[in-house]
Amino acid sequence: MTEKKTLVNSWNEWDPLKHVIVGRADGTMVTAPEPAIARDWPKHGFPLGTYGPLPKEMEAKANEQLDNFAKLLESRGIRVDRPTPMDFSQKVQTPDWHQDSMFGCMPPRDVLLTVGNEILEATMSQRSRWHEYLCYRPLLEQYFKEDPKFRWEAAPKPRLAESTYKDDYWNMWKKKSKEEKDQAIYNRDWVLTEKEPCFDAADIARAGKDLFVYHSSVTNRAGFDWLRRHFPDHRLHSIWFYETNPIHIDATFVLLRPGLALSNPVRKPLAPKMIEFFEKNGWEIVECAEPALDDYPPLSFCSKWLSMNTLMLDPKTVCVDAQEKKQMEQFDKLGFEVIPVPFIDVSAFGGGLHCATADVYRAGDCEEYFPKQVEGF
Ligand code: DAV
Repeated sequence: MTEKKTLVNSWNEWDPLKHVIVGRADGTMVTAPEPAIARDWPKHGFPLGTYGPLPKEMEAKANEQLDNFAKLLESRGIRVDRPTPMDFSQKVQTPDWHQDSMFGCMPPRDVLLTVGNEILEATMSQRSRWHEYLCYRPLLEQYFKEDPKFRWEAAPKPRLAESTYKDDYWNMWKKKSKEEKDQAIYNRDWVLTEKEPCFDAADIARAGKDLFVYHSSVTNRAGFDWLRRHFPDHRLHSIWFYETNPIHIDATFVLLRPGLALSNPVRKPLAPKMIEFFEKNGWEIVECAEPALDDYPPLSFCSKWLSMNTLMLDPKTVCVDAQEKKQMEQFDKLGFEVIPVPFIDVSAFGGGLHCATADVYRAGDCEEYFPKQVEGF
């Protein structure tokens, strides 16, 4: 067996990737209802109030695509580690609540945030995902032994008691008119209260000294504030977009390489001065191509915009879902080497190529890509 030297280091979304975690689909659940979210997919066998494992044949297809993706990365000299799935159908509890199911461990990006030599376990904000970090503990324990400089951090575990969530939020949402929903979007009136810090790691986009944090339905203002205090040497920017179901930055606004970002044509940026900040620093923002699908894939809480959920292997090379022909053409025109990766069968298990991965090592240091400041951003 060859000696594998472990180093944890990754400052952005595009430096040359050398070591990554790729998730697994095993045992992923359509989660049981909880205050943060209630699945309602009657057409696909999971009407409101029901829950259970995704069909085994879907799981096998997803795992095949994940395994092939892992092999592809390895064939390019990238070390790939995999999480350890648990029995996600089990009920879990804390002193404050019990929850009838867990979720899965396909999207490591949601749970683990790598900033330099640190990997931070996110709080998460759904009860079904409270224990998900345990799937990554065998790897984190190993990195801790092997890399003496690795900083292993975990954000304070939220209690996720009733007071973390707005009362009867989803029923109230259903009753809202279009105007009221718009008003909620502009007010960022999402299910979380500000009782305690909550965030998912996938709401953060990294660009060296600057970290962009999506104020979404799973990341609240207190979560942003906690991150700001936790990373005092960085500049943290709170950003938000026009979207009724905001979850995770990586199908909304994607940093591709220094000077180039990919935006979602429907989810317009709403944070004041965000565009000005990018433009003043010489960044070009291009709208992504039309996705291949018209609608959400069955049993998926993600949208068709997974088309832009791409993984950079270095500043010139991008992995794209093989069905996204238009997105691949756009990347080609922008000067990227495009690697098509069959991945559609993974989407129901929690996301696309960016979601399915978490950086351990990218060659490169912390640099400043936004030297010019804009007051109020
Ligand atoms: O916007 O459709 C995709 C990202 C999930 N990690 C969306 C969510």
